[in-house]
Amino acid sequence: MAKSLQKTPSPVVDGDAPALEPELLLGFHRRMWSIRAFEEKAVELFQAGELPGFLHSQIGQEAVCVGSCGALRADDYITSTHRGHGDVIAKGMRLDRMMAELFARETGYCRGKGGSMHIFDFSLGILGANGIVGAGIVIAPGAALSAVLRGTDQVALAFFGDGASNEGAFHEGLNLASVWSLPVIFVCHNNEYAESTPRLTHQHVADVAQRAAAYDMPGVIVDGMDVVAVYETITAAVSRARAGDGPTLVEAKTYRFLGHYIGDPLNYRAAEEAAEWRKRDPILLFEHRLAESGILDEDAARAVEAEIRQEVEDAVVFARESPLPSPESAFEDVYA
Ligand SMILES: Cc1ncc(C[n+]2csc(CCOP(=O)(O)OP(=O)(O)O)c2C)c(N)n1
Ligand SMILES: [Mg+2]
Repeated sequence: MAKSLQKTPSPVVDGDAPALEPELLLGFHRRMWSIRAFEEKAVELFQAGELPGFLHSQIGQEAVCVGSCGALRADDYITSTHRGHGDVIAKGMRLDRMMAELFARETGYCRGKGGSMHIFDFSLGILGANGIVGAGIVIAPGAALSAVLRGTDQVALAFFGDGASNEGAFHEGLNLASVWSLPVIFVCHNNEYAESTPRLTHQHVADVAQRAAAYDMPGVIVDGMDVVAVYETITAAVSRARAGDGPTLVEAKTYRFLGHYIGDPLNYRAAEEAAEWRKRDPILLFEHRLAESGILDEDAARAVEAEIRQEVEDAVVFARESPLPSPESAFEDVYA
């Protein structure tokens, strides 16, 4: 049986647990705004026809990205998904090179060859967003194994969706990590949909976290709209992994505010449902809490937002002015 299937209480700033440093909390606030502002601009540009390919937005899921990566060290690893802009920004990517990648420019993180769904930077421990659903779930245990063999105490965190938890890769990844007690944190962005399919019609378990029982690891549920709760849950899982006690499955309950992709007619879910979730917008909830704790008032929050929106505007200028990759470069960065 799983060692625990516990609900993480929704803490903290004003709860019983020791308060986190204001500097850390302000960093979370800024990072969540970086993701929100970047994503909103990307949607606008995509709708104007400026970005090639597909676009999947992580708006609504920022607390999972930021709370999780906030608990990692710079040299730890993450893997992400087709919906991964927020995950990789939270791990440290710059907005200008991200934007350039979406514009398919030479200055992008993958020289414009990865695009929205395939951004990576090994120097930041980002082993790749991935258009293959579930792929990152098996890459993370591989990275964790390499850390063990090299004798470091790095950990690997795999982000994936509720839909991905039905894939074979999910079961193989959790099984291997469990058998070899690898330092992995499996983080499910449970946004309640896989494309147009509601979760309880694509899986029978009430909670994704129940699946941890099959692999004898803790399965923890956390409020994915609460950045502090996510941070504390992942911090505990990271400590466990670094200590050599093995992997943890964390299910963060969240919601994608927009469609599966930009252009999705969204004819499979009620507008009222989305409106209910929007009342628990992770950024608004956190700003409310920061204001109550006297850490950040409304004016200061709007100043942060404005500063970041300007940074996004500058990123767009940088991307537009950057060159396209040369046709010859199609033959570079490939294995022959
Ligand atoms: C192996 C594989 N199967 C199917 C698809 C098509 N596909 C793209 S996204 C998606 C749904 C994924 O749902 P979930 O894991 O919940 O992630 P979310 O889109 O909600 O972030 C599917 C089936 C794919 N890209 N790769
Ligand atoms: Mg999903």
